[in-house]
This record gives sequence, structure tokens and C-alpha cells, in this order.
Amino acid sequence: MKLKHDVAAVARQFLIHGEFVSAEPYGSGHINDTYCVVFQQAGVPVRYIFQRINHNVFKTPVALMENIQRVTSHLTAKVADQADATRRVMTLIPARNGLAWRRDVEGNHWRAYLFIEKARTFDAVESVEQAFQAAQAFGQFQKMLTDLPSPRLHDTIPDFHHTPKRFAALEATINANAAGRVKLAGPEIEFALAHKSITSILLDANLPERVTHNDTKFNNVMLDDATGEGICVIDLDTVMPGLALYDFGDMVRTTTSPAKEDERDLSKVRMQFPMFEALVRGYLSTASGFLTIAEKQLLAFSGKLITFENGIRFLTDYLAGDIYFKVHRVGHNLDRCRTQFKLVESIEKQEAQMTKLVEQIG
Ligand code: ADP
Ligand code: GN1
Ligand code: MG
Repeated sequence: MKLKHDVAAVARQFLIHGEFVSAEPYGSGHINDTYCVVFQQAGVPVRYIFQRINHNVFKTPVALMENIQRVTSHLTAKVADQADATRRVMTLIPARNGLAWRRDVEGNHWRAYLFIEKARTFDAVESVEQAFQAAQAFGQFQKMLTDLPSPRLHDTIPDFHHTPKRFAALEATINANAAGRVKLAGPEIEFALAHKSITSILLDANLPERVTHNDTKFNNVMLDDATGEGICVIDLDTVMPGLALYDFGDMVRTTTSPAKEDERDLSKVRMQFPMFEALVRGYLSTASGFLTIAEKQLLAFSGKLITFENGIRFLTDYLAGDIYFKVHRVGHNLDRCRTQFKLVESIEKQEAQMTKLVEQIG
């Protein structure tokens, strides 16, 4: 297969022993270009993950890589005593120029990681145990970063979870109607506009800034094949200062519904209470010690907000002509928006019980 990039040439620029064998596109992320690269080392094929950083989304790739270096070094020191330490934290492979990244001839920034073997990611949750494990792992991730030494991390995407600004961007995109699609998304636009009042609730709650992951979707945690343990949190591009609740909210968004994010049969999309309970228990098992009472009180709400935020981001991108998220079919972003709004409705119906459950557990 002809690849979009000359990954073989890039791969040779990193400090990896042996002979380059192959490179294949990998994973189902919406942003970066990810490749599984194989090198033959002493007669054994060894896999690596290579990624081209999407510089349309991440405007400051060098600052982003500085964040990832600081965060992975800190986490590596924390897990050093544990068995299987190199499967518990992402390990960057240095480039031959001594940096943690490499620019190619086209100006793209690349990085390489050890491939975490005997573990995998899932695009949709399959059991309450998986939900528990994912939440425990993301909570542990936040906990290990509570003492990251200063300075403050770079904002790799400013205002990434500023929901009111996301809402304003939607309104501007509706008014511009650049792709002529406004007429194709009437009910979705109506739903979005009717929810404006929820957008500022987390920002107005005066919650502490922490080091957070900011993209805790279920397929950004690797689950161990043998034990099911949430063994490694991946996709570290958006690790930056944020609210703990953005992370919990995105777990609710991606881990409580049995349907994939782009499911077209909306009858399959729903907030499953037992999954939510597993998330709360898993997350609090590692995060309870550092969360404030105010943060705990807003756990259930955060799921609704982040699901809504993603819904309006997908809707905005659909209306703008699909310029941000990778799409694989016509109307893909609108399909994604619809699952998010369906899930918001499902959460709204159960929000009172969800809040009550958090009170009981927390
Ligand atoms: P994106 O930002 O595009 O979502 P990710 O960093 O999440 O990219 O990577 C895409 C997929 O590649 C992940 O869902 C995971 O399946 C796989 N992956 C990423 N890093 C590793 C790794 N170090 N080891 C094994 N698989 C990985
Ligand atoms: C993107 O990179 P990936 O696919 O894990 C996006 C998230 C969205 C998510 C929706 C940098 O995540 O914010 O919630 O898609 N990442 C960025 O699936 O915008
Ligand atoms: Mg990802």
C-alpha cells in the first residue's frame, strides 16, 4: 500500500537498532497520522508507534513535545519500581539529532514511541469492568501528575475545553454557512441553541486548575490483554492545565454508551447506569484523595457538558465543511453530532439519579 508519508525515511532518523521492515497506518484516532512500524532486531520483528503531529490542530508542536517529555519523564520515575514499568507509561524514542522529535522534508513533526504489546484499545466499551479499569487508570494518571514540578505546562490548544467559546464558534459558523449545510442540520442546531445555558457552569464553579489529560476517550487507554487492567494512558498531546472534570466528563461520554461515536442507529445510544457507576467507583478509587467537594458534586454534570461540547464541535466542523476531524464518509461529523446529542438527552433523563449515586459513593 502506498502511504501518505515516507515513513521509512522518517523511521531511519530515530535511534532504533536493526533494519526497517514495514510501516502501516494504525488506530482510529481523529487527529494525528499514526503508523505501526516494524524493525527487524537480532532476528526478531519489533513494533514501534510513529506519529505525525497534526500541525493544523497543534500549532506549536515543539512546545507540545516539551510537555510530553516532561510528563512521561515524571510518570516513568513514578512507576519505576512496578513490574512491567515500560508498559505503564509511554516511552519516547529519541531521534538521531538528540531531540524527542524530528522534522521531515515537508515540515511535518514526527515522534516515535515504544509499542505497548499485549494490550489494546477499544472504540466502544464492552463491560462494566472495562469502564472501571479505564476510569481507575485516568484517575491514577491525574494523581501521579499532581506533583509535576513547575513551570506550568504549555497550552497545546488554548481554550480547548472552554465550552462557551466552543458555543460562540458554532454560532459564528452557523452565520457564515460556508459549506451551505445549515439547512441540512436544522434539528441539531435547534438542540444546540436550546442548551446554551449549560455551557458556562464548570467555568463559573471556581474549580482548581490541575494537570489533566483532556482527551480521556475510552480508546485512549490501553487495557491489558491478559488481566484487563487499564495499563497505560496514551494520546498525550492535550495533557496541559485543565479541570479534572473535563477528564471525567469525557469518560462518561465515551464509556457509558454501548454504541460507537459515529453509530447511525441512534436507538443504540444511551447512558447505561451500571457503566456510570463503574466509572465513578474506578475514578474515585484513585482520584478521591485530591478532588475537592465541589469537583465531586459536579461529576455527573461534567458528563453531560463534555458530551454536549463534543456534539457542538462535531456540528461546527460539519457546518464548516469538515476541516478539523478526519472523516471517512459524507455526513460523518453530523452522524457523530447526533450520537452526542442523543447521549446528552439520555444523561438528562438520569442526571438526578447520577448525582445521587455520586453523593452516596463519594
Ligand atoms: P490520535 O491522537 O489520532 O487519537 P493516538 O495517540 O490515540 O492518536 O493513537 C491512535 C491509536 O494507536 C490508539 O488508539 C492505539 O490503539 C494506538 N497506539 C497509540 N500509541 C500506542 C503505543 N505506544 N502502543 C501501542 N498502540 C498505540
Ligand atoms: C479527538 O485524537 P483523538 O481522536 O483521541 C479530539 C478530542 C475529541 C475526540 C472525539 C486534539 O480525539 O478532543 O473529543 O476526537 N482531539 C483533539 O472523538 O481535538
Ligand atoms: Mg487517540
